[in-house]
Amino acid sequence: MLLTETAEDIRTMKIRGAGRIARAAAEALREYAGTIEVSDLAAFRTEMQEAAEQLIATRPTAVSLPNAVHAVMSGLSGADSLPEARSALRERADTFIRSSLHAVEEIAAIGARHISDGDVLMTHCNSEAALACILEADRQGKEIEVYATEVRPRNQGLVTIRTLNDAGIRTNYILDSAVRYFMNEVDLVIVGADAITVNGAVVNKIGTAQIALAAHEARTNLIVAAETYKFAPRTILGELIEIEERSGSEVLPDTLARALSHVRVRNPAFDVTPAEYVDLIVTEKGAIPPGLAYSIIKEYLGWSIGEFHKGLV
Ligand code: RUB
Repeated sequence: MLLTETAEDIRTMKIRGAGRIARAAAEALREYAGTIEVSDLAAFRTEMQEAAEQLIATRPTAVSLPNAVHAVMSGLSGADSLPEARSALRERADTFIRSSLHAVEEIAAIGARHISDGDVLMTHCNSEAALACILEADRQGKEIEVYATEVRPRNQGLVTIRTLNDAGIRTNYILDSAVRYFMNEVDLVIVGADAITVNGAVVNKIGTAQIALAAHEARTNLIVAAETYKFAPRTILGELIEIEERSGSEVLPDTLARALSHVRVRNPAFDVTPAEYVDLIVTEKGAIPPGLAYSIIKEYLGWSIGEFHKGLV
């Protein structure tokens, strides 16, 4: 079944990257809504709720996942019959997937404006949104060069350099620890996001905060390319983003680790970059300073402090 398969693929990172995870979850809910055999609307609601929870539990950090699930599941609220509920969910899923893909195109167009002819860029991990900006700048004929990190331990940098290479963009593949060494040659750092908090802090692949610190010290601008559904509504209430910590075996083979009884391998998958190290967040609705994160959550995700306090969300 697509639902179980998708949940497993997200958990094991066969499907990865916040945008792709969100679309895959919407697609799985769409298929599930159309195929589960239930006798009435109440049973359908229960089954769909369980499916939603199963998907959300796969990876805790990318807020795009619960936001996508929420966008699809909101179709249930106005439905009075089982066929109505099935079609409402399918429609919401289609709308979400379409708008997610469209958002990446819009971000590419807006982000490319911030990339100048002759720029040397640096990116980290493999972000569809960040790469879309770089590819669009190249498509517009701007001469650019990119530094792309390796991204230990899962080596997402390999995916990034393949894409850049296929586009014929001059690319330097570097160790994560070589970021400061090259930072003075870089004009602009561009990364994606798994979550953005109400105060504009950016949660992204482990190492992003260190890169931001190096960029800040070298007076190199850092921009974040992120769809509006990467903003985390619940941070309005002071809720923190959970940072996923993955198995130590991704970092050190178990056989080696077992021989070192006093050593504990730590493997957080993400970190938090404070808003003061972020110059601009490029969303599909426009580029904003991180301080305006609340207005994105309120205007485009439709969640505000008032609603929380009325218990509506
Ligand atoms: C991926 C990662 C990406 C963001 C944004 O981490 O940190 O920068 O998800 O990606 P992982 P996108 O590989 O652990 O999922 O712009 O594609 O949504």
